Amino acid sequence: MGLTIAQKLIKAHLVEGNMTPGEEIGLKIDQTLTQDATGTMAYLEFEAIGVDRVKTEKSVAYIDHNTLQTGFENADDHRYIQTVTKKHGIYFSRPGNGICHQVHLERFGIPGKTLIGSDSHTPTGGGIGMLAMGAGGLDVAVAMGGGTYYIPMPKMTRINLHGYLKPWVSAKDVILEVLRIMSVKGGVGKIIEYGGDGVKTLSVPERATITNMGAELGATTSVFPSDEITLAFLKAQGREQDWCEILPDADACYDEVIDIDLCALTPMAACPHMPDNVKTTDEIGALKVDQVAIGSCTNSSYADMMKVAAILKGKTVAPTVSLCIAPGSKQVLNMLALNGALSDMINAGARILESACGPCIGMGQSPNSKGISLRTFNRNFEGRSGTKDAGIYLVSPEVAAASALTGYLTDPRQLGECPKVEMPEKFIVNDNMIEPPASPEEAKDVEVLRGPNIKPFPETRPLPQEIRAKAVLKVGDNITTDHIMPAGAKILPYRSNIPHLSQFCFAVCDETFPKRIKEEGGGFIIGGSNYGQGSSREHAALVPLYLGVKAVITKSFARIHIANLVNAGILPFTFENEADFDKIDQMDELALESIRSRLENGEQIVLKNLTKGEEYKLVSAHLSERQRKMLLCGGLLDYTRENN
Ligand code: MIC
Ligand code: SF4
Repeated sequence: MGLTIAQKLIKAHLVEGNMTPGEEIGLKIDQTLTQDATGTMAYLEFEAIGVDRVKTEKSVAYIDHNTLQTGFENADDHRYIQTVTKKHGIYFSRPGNGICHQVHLERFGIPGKTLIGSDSHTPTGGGIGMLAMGAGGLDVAVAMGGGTYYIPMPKMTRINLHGYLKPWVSAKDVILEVLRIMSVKGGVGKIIEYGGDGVKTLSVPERATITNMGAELGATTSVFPSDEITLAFLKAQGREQDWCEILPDADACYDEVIDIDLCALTPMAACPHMPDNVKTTDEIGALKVDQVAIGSCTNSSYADMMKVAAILKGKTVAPTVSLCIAPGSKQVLNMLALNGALSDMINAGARILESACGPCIGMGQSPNSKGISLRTFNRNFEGRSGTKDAGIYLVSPEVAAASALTGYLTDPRQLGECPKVEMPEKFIVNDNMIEPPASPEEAKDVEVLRGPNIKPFPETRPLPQEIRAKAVLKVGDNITTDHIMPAGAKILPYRSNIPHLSQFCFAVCDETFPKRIKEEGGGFIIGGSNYGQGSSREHAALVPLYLGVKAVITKSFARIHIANLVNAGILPFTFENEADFDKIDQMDELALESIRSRLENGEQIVLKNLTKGEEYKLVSAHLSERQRKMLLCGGLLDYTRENN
């Protein structure tokens, strides 16, 4: 039987397990990336592992998230990352050089290679045929040290794209349509592979917009073939030697096939507060808009920015709208500056931001209260923008720019002829903001600079025989890591300071949670389905660990978050019978008896509800043998220490 693209890439990197869906497989990792908000922790973990020099083919550290330096913390963390990477063989992309996924695609990504990144949008690399996955910082640290990366073998979903996009309809509308069809949990346990005659009509940045936002489906990753369009992109980046062709076999077998007619798509928006709450702009109607934000790793390529500039040229942003634009990389910004497009944006009244994540992660530009903000980003979770009651709509650059001019959500097809933007034959390449690591000899003399904001990790302990604690928090479906551990300008600078972060744990759902769980001396969290969707931040596990969370019991988990919980030594079980979820009330007294021996011997796990006098069967079958052992030791670091 033939293989899909993803199966070919997995087969070529398989070091453990067999490729049966659901079973754990171990992969060799060729490349890693980190960003600064997860990077400080990842490099502290890398140092704790004690390997001198990275063992990957290429590892790159980006500074793009924490660029709002309102105190010493972020700048100190940048210095730490700059020096620790120099010492250990990692490339360093300096602040200002751009958003990790955009720059990695431009300068480092290679078709056919595996990439893991401590950021959930790492699948952007799937746009050039990489097997690119988001992971927790500790998993990235282990991979940098030459360790294997483990995932459950995914099922294969094929999305056939037919025809071509009509004028003013964009790659963003394609992924919004996929989200509408599949939902934010529809991709869990799957790799989404794109094919069909429509693929040839999409440039690499368009493909990357689609694979980027595959993260919002909960998918393990998304991937496009590597074909002559990929070659043209790499050639324009001066990297044609990195190209190879990767296509699925003609008789490749998929678990699921979805067909999308590109010609039938119209401009769309994901409405508050979930990326799968998708409607056409016509269905939503003329919504009054307060803010428009253009950029992020989803939509900040040269082509996206050129379209925006062409729409804005010679016009003025509506007086009621604040428009901000963050081009995705120094390469993009520089090209816009040199060809005059930047001037068109500035003249129209756009507020130009540095090439970084910025408003996407609440680092500035929070909307006014109850404000309506159209964003070309990928997430519109409640509170993520920094304004809890704001309504965030996720849209294409075309819809964003058109609406910035009118002041209302606008179908750009009303604007007449669609500007045509050609992909450049040559991008301007200047890697002067990417610092190579020191040579092994020089590395010995590199001093790693640590600021006072860096605090020790929370302590882990081997699993006890019995756990008795209250259900300190009960939450519903689709809880995101932005709920568990919010980000934003006030909190993000403390990513290497778990005690400080702990004050904000679950602030979006229940501000009293940190105080209550401390008073109880720890507890359980009860959650609905797709618990922990969204970002890869391991802080959403480390902070609960610090606060004394013993186990998280849910209807189902998101992939990266469950791996982070296990790495942190927190038990992640699911209900055998989902209806039992309804039987538990917040603050019920719960017990896991003989939990250590039950987990060790693979016996049925039972949750006792001492308040109600009931018992519920729990599932641990989603945990591999390796993960069970990790949980018995108290997490991945302890497991690694014990097994070395
Ligand atoms: C995000 O988009 O939520 C982030 C911020 O990039 C996160 C990483 C983080 O929390 O640092 C992600 O997507 O993994
Ligand atoms: Fe940065 Fe936003 Fe992309 Fe996350 S989603 S990497 S915050 S631009």
